[in-house]
Amino acid sequence: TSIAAQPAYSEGAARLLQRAPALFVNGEWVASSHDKTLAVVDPSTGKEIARIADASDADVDRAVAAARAAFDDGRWTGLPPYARARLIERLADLLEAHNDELAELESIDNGKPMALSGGYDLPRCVATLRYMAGWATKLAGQTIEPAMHPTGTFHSYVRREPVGVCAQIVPWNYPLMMAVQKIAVALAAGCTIVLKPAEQTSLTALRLGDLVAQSGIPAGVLNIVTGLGETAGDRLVRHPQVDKIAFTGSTEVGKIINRAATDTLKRVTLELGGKSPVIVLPDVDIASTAAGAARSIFANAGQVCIAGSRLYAHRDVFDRLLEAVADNARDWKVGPSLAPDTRMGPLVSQEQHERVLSYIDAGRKAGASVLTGGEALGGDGYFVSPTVLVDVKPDMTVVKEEIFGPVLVAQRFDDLDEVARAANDTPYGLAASVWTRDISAMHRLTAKIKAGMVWGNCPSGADIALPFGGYKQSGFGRENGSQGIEAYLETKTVSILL
Ligand code: TXE
Repeated sequence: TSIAAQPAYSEGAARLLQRAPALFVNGEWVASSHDKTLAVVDPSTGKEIARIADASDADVDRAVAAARAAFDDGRWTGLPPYARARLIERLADLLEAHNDELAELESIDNGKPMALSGGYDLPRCVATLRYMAGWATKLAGQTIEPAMHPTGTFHSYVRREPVGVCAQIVPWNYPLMMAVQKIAVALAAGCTIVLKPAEQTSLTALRLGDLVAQSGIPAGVLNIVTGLGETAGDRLVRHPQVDKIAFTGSTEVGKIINRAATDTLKRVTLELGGKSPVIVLPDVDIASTAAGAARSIFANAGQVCIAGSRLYAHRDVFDRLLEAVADNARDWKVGPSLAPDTRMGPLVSQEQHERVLSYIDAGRKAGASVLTGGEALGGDGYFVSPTVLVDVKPDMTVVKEEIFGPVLVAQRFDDLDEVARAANDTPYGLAASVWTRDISAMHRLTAKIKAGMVWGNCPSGADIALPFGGYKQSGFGRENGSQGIEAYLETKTVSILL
């Protein structure tokens, strides 16, 4: 199948791509201490389009020092919470005003269709900032009467204080959205930040630096370093002046980070991989359920931590449902990120392209049948067709491992206990969806599933006000909502003898 050519970039985007590699430290763009740079590749074309700085240890140290000074001198923490909220809202306004520009940059860099970057990622960034800005004025402690002394002996209370300097390391699948989801909550809590975007997709995070400077958020509160995970990321994780690590990425790297952070006992929150089940009971409407199941795995080309990558359909509906899912898959228009009719773009990188294709190949060799898709699509971009695999067994790698591509594996089941066991037979526990109008079955299943998020009759109910995170090896801690703010606060107990 041929893939259309990537449309020309806008003049504004082309100009941004020409900028010299730089890091955002203490409110200014600074050059790296060494000349190392990294290529930025458009995954729709496979071509290099820009270069970014590959931060050295000295660069990371400088950014941490800026964040440390900004935290310690109280230029952020010491502001009236309302003033902090207003500045976060101003950043939201700036992102909103730059919606189209940032969406184009994101699509060029990551490969996701403009409809997704402009219609979902960016509005969600804006909403996240506004929602979290509201928390800045609503952080509160508690007064508690001690239990072991006569009433009135002590005045005891609990203060909540910002945890300090946060290193926030984000992945490439929702580059700006993941960055904003992390910075918004830290800013609201009164923390200062060093943000490290993924090396594959740093362009929107860099543009965010310009907007932060314009917003009036004080210099040094948010610093941005681009670079590799094993070098810049690792330096951040081990840095003694960093108080907290927030990471979204692979389970493998999450374990490395957790180990590395142990030496200094940093606070750590981890949002890691998933292999989320989509469970379909026999009473569903086939067409809408098939469309939902397809969206759950093909949106963002399957590069989604909560992607519904394992489909379990009741034996009575399996054949009809799978036929409908495969039909739906064939309707997903695959194309370059900037083409207006593209529904699924390329994968983010050549590495990811090879990884996903090798999983499909391994599935085939192990005896899985390709119901639809299963191939690389033409051109120099990193395209893969929406793929559905059937005749799979629980011990196949395509069933067990996170593929992070548009690949669905489908299996049959007969009863609820059996499907709950199968759904939980994974080291991951991020999300699940259950599709049925049978309310008892719905609640019985949601109680049995070991996952941080369970959605009923929709591919995802993720919302900025609701806790987001996983069980088991999908990580720990929760983002968003009040639990998200908790993760950025220390607890101080004060007891005064009266
Ligand atoms: O992720 P990494 P990769 C999964 C998905 C994908 C696989 C590999 O299955 O196929 O991971 O992707 C930084 N210390 N997810 O290799 O390496 C890195 O620079 C500190 C799921 O690209 O985890 C980047 O900023 N930082 C996931 C970030 O970690 C380090 C999203 C993520 O990269 C580091 C992405 C180190 N030692 C991939 N090594 C999700 N849960 O949504 C790397 N990094």
